[in-house]
Amino acid sequence: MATHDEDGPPVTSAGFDIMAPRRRILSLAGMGAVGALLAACGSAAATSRPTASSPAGASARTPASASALASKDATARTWLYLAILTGKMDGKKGWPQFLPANFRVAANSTVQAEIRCFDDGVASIPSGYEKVRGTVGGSMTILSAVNGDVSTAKSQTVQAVDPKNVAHTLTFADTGMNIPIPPLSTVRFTFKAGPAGTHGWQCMSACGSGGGWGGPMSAAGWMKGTMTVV
Ligand SMILES: [Cu+2]
Repeated sequence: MATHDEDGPPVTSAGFDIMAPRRRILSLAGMGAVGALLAACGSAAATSRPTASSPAGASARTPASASALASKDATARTWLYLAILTGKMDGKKGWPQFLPANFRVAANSTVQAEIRCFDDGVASIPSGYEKVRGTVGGSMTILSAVNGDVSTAKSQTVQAVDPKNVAHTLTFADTGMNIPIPPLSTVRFTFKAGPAGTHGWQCMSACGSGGGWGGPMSAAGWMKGTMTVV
């Protein structure tokens, strides 16, 4: 990549900016560094990292213990991401929808759950469903943002919400877990998945165009669904 411009004597005939070629080379080198960083984020890292970090004697043990840790972590902790779309977003007017409505979590894991509620409307709930139930610590965190990185949004950890400020709930009749979800917010909570089995859930907020408990409320795949623990 080096050119005669870089290593030779300064070229003065142009009369200005004799450093331009060098600058261009430097900026190309910078792009190379970005490329390397991007590559490191991809699958290349998985194979190159152990090689890079295996000094004499450690090579046999490091990958083994690392993968043991990884599998232990995978068993102990799983993640669950749900979104609640408006009827406009899912294409069926007046029919908000949990996405996915049917989901799986790993048996006996601690599930880190996040639900992003893109619905901006509230709906009435039966008394008691404003309370957070069945989560680790009996609480959840509400972040007042739904798009992009919500981690920096204003947040509060609560054990209940204002019953007049609920868009939807994620409610399990059998386990008793209840998550009241305010409009245009992200909620985060942790729960124990328990042993393998199937649990039905239902939104307890009379949402959508079904006049209370009809429409999406009584439709599997919309405001009711199944959590399968496997
Ligand atoms: Cu609902």
